Amino acid sequence: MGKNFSKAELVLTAGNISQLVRDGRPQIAFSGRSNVGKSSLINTLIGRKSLARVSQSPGKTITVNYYLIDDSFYLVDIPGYGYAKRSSEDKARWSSLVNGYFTKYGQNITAVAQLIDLKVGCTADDLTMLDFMSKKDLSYFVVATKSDKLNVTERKKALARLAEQPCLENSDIIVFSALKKEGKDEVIQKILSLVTK
Ligand SMILES: Nc1nc2c(ncn2[C@@H]2O[C@H](COP(=O)(O)OP(=O)(O)OP(=O)(O)O)[C@@H](O)[C@H]2O)c(=O)[nH]1
Ligand SMILES: [Mg+2]
Repeated sequence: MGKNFSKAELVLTAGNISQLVRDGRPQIAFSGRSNVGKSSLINTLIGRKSLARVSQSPGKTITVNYYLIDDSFYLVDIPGYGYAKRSSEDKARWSSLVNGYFTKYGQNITAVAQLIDLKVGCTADDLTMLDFMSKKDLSYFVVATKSDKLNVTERKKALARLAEQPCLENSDIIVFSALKKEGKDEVIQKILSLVTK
């Protein structure tokens, strides 16, 4: 079944746990380091330049943003981790909101798109997140972002390094570039296969 990704609406910007959506519609969560390209990926999928705000100052907004697609499922932009310059209050707010999303209301998540910067590779925080999802039995797939930053040789090496991670051995990895639109159709197909099950 096809879904119209360009019929997208930002329906809620949740700043605290009580606002988190649990209306039974499938949710695909976008997780990853601050600056990894979550909002850019969402904009690419829905074919809009800037419905999802792309950070000039990464890590600034600590909200969970729900994009309703074709009235049927959500793409959920989760605030990124690993942003060193956050104040301790902001870190506590981030942690409470993100933990609430993945733990307290985790049963609302259909799957997580885990973004990893292809050039940077898997960071310690990425590994923590992957481990957390495995333990919670959250289903996830990996999107390797900003592929346009690497040449052919670098790309091969970077993908080999990712595949070496024990936690990624059995994962699909979709190579993606918001700049070149590489991987857009693959991500869309993956999401459709998850939300129309
Ligand atoms: N070269 C290149 N740059 C990209 C790509 N995707 C995102 N960027 C840039 O990376 C920066 C961060 O992108 P965002 O989409 O805001 O990243 P984010 O993960 O949403 O960041 P936070 O909201 O802070 O967690 C921006 O300057 C983007 O223009 C890409 O595919 N290629
Ligand atoms: Mg963002």
